[in-house]
Amino acid sequence: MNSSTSEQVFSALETFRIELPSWGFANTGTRFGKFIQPGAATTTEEKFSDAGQVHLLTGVCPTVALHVLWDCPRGVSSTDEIKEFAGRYGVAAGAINPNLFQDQEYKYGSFGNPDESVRSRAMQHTHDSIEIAKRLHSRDISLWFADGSNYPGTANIRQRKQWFVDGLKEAHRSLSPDQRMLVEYKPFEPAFYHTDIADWGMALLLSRAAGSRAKVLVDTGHHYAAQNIEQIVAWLLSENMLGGFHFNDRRYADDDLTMGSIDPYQVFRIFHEIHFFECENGQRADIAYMVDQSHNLKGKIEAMIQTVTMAQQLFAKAALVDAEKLATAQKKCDLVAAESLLQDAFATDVRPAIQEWRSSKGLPKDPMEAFRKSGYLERITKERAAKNSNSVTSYA
Ligand code: RM4
Ligand code: MN
Ligand code: MN
Repeated sequence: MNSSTSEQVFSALETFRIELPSWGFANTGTRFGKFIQPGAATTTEEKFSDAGQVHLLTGVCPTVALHVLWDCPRGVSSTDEIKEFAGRYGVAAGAINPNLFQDQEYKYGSFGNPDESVRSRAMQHTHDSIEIAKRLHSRDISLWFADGSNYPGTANIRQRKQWFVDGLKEAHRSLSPDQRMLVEYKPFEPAFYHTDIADWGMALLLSRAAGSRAKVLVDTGHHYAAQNIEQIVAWLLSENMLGGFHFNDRRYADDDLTMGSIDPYQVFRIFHEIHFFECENGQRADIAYMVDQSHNLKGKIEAMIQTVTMAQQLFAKAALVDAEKLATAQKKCDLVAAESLLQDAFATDVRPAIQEWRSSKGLPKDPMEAFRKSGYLERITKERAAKNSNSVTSYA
């Protein structure tokens, strides 16, 4: 690897930070059941502790996304203890995710529920979540809605769209000037006929209607198979409407597998569109890179370290594409030259340069090995095993 390649890798890593999801450290499963891990986090404090380990070893995960219902059981009054955990474990609260899908009231939706009292309850929870974010100095409120319907004719799609516009506008009004609202889309699950925010176009229209600080959140698992996600990313960038990502990989649906485990070239192509945009515009895009994964078979902390390592590799590889050469090849319609620039960058082994970068920061060269040697997993397994053995695992 020549020195300019490692310089490019170094400068790419310098700016790259990725946020971990608190729920990725707890025992989660599929809808058929859970396989309990004795060391999984059972409290918000334990989630902070585990996220803190990943940050300690990788140095690039300074924030953890929170899900209000799961992490702030006492709502706004949970924020004091969360600040304490943040201080104790060295990771700050990141995006705040309201939970508008778990309570029984939301059987027929939240913002799109035909019952006005349920819609206002959902609005109240959103306001509370924004207040939680303010107290924790979190910039982003991340909104994902399970709203939709299972059978044709059972929901007034246009009416629900209007309720979403109204609800998002109202939520936007209570943001502070430095806060943002991220609107996530998903075409299926748990609703299987229609979802109210099914794709990036709907999320874009709703965000535009909501206000200037609403942006689109792209969860890589929330697309139909074979959809060109990097094109969506390029379009959102060109419209200044890309707010952030929920990264995960998938083979079939919203599988929430480890980032890059199935199709690393897909993630590379997404990062390439971002680097290309930044090179052409001479400025960095304001994007929240977040992970949204639940590992039910892999060790939770190990899976997160693996994710972060892969994210760094793919981000660094994408930074190796020479934007000027690419622009020239594109102009000349030299297809092979253009495509080769991407392929060569993707094929470059950036791992030695990443290790050097870690050493230069006083971080372990191999975070996974450092974790395995640290004894942390053995300790938490002892401490948490009894609590986890009481978990409910059955589907029915
Ligand atoms: C959804 C979506 C949301 C996440 C929930 C738990 O599929 O990806 O972002 O908060 O799962
Ligand atoms: Mn998501
Ligand atoms: Mn999802």
